[in-house]
Amino acid sequence: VRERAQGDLLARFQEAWDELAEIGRNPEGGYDRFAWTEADRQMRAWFSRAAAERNMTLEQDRNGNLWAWWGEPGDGAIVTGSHLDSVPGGGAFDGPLGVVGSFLAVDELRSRHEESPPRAVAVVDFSDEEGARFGVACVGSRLMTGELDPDRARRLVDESGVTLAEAMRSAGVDDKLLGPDEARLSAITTYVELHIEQGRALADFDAPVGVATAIWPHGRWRLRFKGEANHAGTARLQDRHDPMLVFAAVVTAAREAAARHQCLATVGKALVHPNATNGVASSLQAWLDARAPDAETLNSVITEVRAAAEASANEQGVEFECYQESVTAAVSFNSDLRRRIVTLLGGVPEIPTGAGHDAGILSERIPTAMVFARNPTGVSHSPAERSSVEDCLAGVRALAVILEDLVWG
Ligand code: HGY
Ligand code: MN
Ligand code: MN
Repeated sequence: VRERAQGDLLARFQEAWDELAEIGRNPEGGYDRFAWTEADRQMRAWFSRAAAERNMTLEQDRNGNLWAWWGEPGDGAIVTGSHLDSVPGGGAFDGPLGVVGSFLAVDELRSRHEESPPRAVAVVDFSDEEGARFGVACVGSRLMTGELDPDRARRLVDESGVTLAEAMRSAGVDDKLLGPDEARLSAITTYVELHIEQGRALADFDAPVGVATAIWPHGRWRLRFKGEANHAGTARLQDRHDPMLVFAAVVTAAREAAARHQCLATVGKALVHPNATNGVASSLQAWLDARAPDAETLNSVITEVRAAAEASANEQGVEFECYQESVTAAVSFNSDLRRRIVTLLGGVPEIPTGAGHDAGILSERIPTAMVFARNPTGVSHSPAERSSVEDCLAGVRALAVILEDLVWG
């Protein structure tokens, strides 16, 4: 282990990156690593191997999150990690950088400290962070804190009608055990997550790493539009009940409301039924993702989009329904911990983000911090997402400095 730890950090980063490179990669070069699929299984198997190579104790908790322990698990643990699942067509870094980086940071510490740490250090892979398959993000951490009701979680369904309970069972997780994990939570002193930056603030600061201040409140709404299937060549315009028109009104209304309120609203996913070229659609489902600096603004945006949708639905004779799938309140990361980290790292930039993270979910219960690695493209949830190897390693070194201070400081 020590030999491995003392090997070249760059070489070991590249080795890990190469091991993950082909898993869930689609023909466009993006990653499809949805929770409890074959790609996810391979990512989790990689995690198990990474733990075994380091003689770290592997554990799968009651909610399917994976833990690799250095030192005796017990009260006061310092935890670091991220997630290994992805959005459809995601980039290589969102999630994996934090998990790979955590293992490498542990290697750094082991190369400096012969003895076991005075308090346990764990690397965690939170399951189903993106919610790409079942709709709700951060399932593993939300179940752990009790923020997601286990009965509701079990009943979530994917596009093929498979429930989350079935998917987890087929991956070897006993869904009957899902639920709050107070003992585990109360044994954690601090959680720190390394993540690729998902905007381009650090590029503007000319800084390789930064620290998160806050996460905007955000949520997901499922929209249903029910019209009437009809012949594209014969149905007169005035006789149609076309859900696509209402959908189009919603997409535009979301963009306009976001611009009015200086926040973000996106319709990035839609399922059209029956999806015929020469037919008026009978129904449609779409998802609205909205994020704002405060809860009041977020509510205003949703209210305005709903009003526009209802007006258009009325005009077209289409049924419209809006269902809130998840809302995450504003997160303000622990300010003492943040100040401690900024000082340790010699005064790095502090930046807010609109992206959700397991660190945000945990911050309700334990002191939590995030370190971002610069992403000069500013693009994320896309194959174009990128961080240079130097900046990834700057992130790993920063994480090692933080963990060392938290464990030995
Ligand atoms: O922000 C998100 O969409 C997710 O939680 N990563
Ligand atoms: Mn993401
Ligand atoms: Mn992420």
